[in-house]
Amino acid sequence: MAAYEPQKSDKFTFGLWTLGNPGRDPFGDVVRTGFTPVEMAQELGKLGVYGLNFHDNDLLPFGASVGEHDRIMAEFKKALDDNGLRVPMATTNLFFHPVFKDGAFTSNDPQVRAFAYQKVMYSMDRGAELGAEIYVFWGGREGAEVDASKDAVTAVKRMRDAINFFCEYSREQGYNYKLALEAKPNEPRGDIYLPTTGAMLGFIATLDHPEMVGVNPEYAHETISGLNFYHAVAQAVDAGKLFHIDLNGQKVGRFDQDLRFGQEDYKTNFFLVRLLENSGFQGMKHFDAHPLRTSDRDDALAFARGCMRSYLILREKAQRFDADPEVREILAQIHAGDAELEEHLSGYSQNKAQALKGRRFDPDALASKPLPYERLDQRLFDILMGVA
Ligand code: GCO
Ligand code: MN
Ligand code: MN
Repeated sequence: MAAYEPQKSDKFTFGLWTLGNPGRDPFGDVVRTGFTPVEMAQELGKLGVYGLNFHDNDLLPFGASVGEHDRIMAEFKKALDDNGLRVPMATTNLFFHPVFKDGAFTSNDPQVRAFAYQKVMYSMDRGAELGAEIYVFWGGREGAEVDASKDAVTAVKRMRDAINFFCEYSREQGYNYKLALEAKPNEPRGDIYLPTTGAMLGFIATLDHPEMVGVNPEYAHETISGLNFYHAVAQAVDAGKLFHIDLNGQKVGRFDQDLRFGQEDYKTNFFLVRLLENSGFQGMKHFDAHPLRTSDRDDALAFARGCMRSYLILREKAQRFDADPEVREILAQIHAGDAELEEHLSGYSQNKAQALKGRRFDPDALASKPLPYERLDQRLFDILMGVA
């Protein structure tokens, strides 16, 4: 097997909107022809990609007839089969059409909310037809610039009503969906409700079927606000809620860049990949990014190959780090345990409390234990840079 060549077992997926992106931005027009869904299946099938994900309208034009949708579905299914691809995840576009300019589930207008529900149900039906098992909710326009216009408590209640509704719908239809909530702090709204993965985890606990709902954290979304994505994902892993993940690149404090995975912050990406690999994450590694605006179609394919290659290189670096004798020696030193004390620290009992209260500690001795973090972090740098 050639080095860093993606395999189906890696479960790499791309959204239809990634290579479909023609490079338009708020300041400038289209710069290349985006890949059609069928072209994406043909090109990415050759590269070892596992599957393609879609928003309803990436595939099925808004407002087209059901007959037209059926024809497109059949054509897309054939392209998937011919190229050995699946559709593991589906989602709804609740942000593009002007009807959603002030939100979908959190709109003040019940007609807009009802239309959004209808659109989601139709899209869930289409996703299920293609075998999708994860349904993502990203509240792109569920936010505000003018807080006087919407009550923020009501907004969260409306989000809850919506997610509860779709859990029941999925159950009633006998679909196999797990719902994955994707947080983002801003863009396209000034402020988006439930802005972080942590906020989503808190929200999930308030739902009627929390067991059906998890998160879809995105590297760029936590990074925009300067948060540590590795920590956010770790909390989701601990909660058993990491259902899906959106991988890309982003600089802190910039606009929503959606860069190639690995393009920025190698170190955070290293810890992220190491976490995904070592925690036994079984879900899809989904690239939610797009080629640079300077890319032509050839370079767009280099972007797709690059996302996967970077992941596989970081995976190898993680193995190397975990096996490195110097790293192991330092970690053994700083993690040296105390089995008896650990026992006392987890699970309360009156006896443990008494024992801890009566124990003598030597804080000065504890404070003088060496913590060779400079050596450890330099070793990581050497490994990442390929000189170790
Ligand atoms: C973004 C989001 C979206 C969602 C997608 C799937 O910043 O635009 O990341 O790409 O992931 O809508 O729900
Ligand atoms: Mn995003
Ligand atoms: Mn995303």
